[in-house]
Amino acid sequence: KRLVLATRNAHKITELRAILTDAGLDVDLVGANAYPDAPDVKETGVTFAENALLKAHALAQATGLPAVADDSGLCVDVLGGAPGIFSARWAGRHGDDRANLDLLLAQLADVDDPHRAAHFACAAALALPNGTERVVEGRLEGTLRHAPAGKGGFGYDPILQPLGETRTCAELTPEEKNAISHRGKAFRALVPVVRELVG
Ligand code: ITT
Repeated sequence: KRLVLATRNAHKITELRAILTDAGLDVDLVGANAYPDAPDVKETGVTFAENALLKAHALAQATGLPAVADDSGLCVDVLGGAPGIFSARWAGRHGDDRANLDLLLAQLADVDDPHRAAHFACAAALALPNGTERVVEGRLEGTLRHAPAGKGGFGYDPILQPLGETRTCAELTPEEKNAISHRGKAFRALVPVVRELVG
């Protein structure tokens, strides 16, 4: 059974392999990098779900294989949900995690918000070459630190402290993060759907 994974983010690939394997899904998960001819998808959707579906459909069409995609980001309450779907390029350059995080902390520095509530969101989409599609979502609620802590994970992990935790996501082990994360929740919910539609 082969599933293509419509992401070029190496951190997502690592997390998804572990999440799907731990959930007992026996699939040959191939990253989009293995298909250099696949089109670069413009993320023109206005929601995580729309963008995840765009990415999954594009790769399913390009490869003729069932494709899964992740669209995710950090939503900050006091910023009305930003960076949201713009999380990967908040500071301008796509995937510059450190610049994105520094800009966000700078923007929050002058904001009067003692709670600093935020959540990670993830939409997990499955698309088949025949056009069948499914999408599910997961969230991780938390608060934002004033300074980064921890070396694990990626993106905004060093500043998001999950509710009930004393550590940031970047201070959790990969197993601990996957057990509670937005991505873990979304893709564990997608597993029975993959079983039903892909076999
Ligand atoms: P693909 O589109 O190729 O999958 P991408 O990195 O561009 O890769 P997104 O558009 O979904 O993916 O943007 C996700 C961004 O949201 C990512 O760059 C991080 O800044 C942030 N993010 C998502 N999940 C995260 C997590 O688990 N921990 C920390 N930051 C996360």
